[in-house]
Amino acid sequence: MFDVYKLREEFPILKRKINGKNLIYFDNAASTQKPRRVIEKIKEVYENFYANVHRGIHTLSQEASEEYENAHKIVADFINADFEEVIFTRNTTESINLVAYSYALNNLKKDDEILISVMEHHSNLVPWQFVSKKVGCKLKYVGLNENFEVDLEDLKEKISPKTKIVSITHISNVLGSINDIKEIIKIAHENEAIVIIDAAQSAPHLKLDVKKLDVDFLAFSSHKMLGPTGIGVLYGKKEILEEMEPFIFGGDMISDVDFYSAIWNKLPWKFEAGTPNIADAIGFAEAIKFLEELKMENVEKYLNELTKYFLEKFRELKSFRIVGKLDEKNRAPIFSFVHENLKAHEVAKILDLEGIMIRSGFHCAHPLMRYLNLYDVGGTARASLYIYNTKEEIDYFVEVLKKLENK
Ligand code: 7TS
Repeated sequence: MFDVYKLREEFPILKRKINGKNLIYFDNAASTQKPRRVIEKIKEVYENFYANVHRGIHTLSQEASEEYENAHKIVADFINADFEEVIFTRNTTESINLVAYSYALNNLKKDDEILISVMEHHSNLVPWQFVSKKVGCKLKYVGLNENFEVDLEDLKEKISPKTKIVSITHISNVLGSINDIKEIIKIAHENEAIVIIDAAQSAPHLKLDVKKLDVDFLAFSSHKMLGPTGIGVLYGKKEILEEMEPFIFGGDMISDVDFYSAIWNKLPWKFEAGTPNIADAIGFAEAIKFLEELKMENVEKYLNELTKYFLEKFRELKSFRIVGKLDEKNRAPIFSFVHENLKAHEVAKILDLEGIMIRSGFHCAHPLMRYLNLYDVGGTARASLYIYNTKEEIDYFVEVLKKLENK
């Protein structure tokens, strides 16, 4: 297990004071902070081997291309995928849109069905509304069970031979619940539907193995796992990607062009049009190396420890209620909570004055807020923790909330 205090030394921003207080960063589900190593790596790219990739035979372009391709390899190994199966996008949102445009619009027909859950982030919801309107197919929602997880019984009831796509989040960015995606994938495949897993919150938390999961597509973002912004991943099974049309057209996704036709490049480049985000892709690979040195098993273990501790401490509060599971089993340290009188934004503002950064509102999940009857009250306050957070920070956070009891 790693030493969290030593680990914190790697993150320059954690030394900051906000409003005269030590920074407590509890907004990790929105985006994580970056270790010095990642910041330095990006600087090194621009200072030492920056050039466009896949274009020049000169040394700099060769070096940049090698590092950029190696970044794909590092990501592929991280999730046990093959090199051709890892496409770099801008973020999870773009990855899911790629599948919606290139796969769904070309393969779904009127009367087909798409199945998602009520806990989806807008990024895994609005693209499916778009496809369903465009194609004339039906969008259906699976509800939640009493543990705030995707309800497998409801899934079994709603899935049918008409279902062509099942797209579900692995970990909810609002509730912190970890869904049983292995079972969801199995049920979907028994019904011959393809499965997309939104791993935006799970790739930073758990060891993922796309082969063991047998998932068809998996999407995640670098910035939520210590890497830079502007780089995301779409994993897709080779045989499905081979059959798909490109998403965006232009340089690098081409092998040859005649006046009226073109031949696509091989995977994964067929889906990476235009000059890619070279430096951030290499920075992302550095973040993954960092996580691998810590070991994802340790990351998961430590986050589980923080989850357990947070839930225990939170029980001391009487005016606040957690919206989500109250035990640490199958749960990530993402905690939505509400005060009996104060609005979520008011709680967030008060915490900010104490140096504590949390998010408040609807968390890009308006349908879930409506489902939970939290829309009209302005949503929830949300504290989301990551590997550099400590039990002492949780203590201080609960101490501050105690001042708001009976307000
Ligand atoms: N899916 C889930 C489950 C997410 O939590 C997010 C971002 C996304 C998709 C979109 O990721 P992006 O990198 O494309 O933006 N979630 C949040 C959040 O909870 N607060 O800010 C962003």
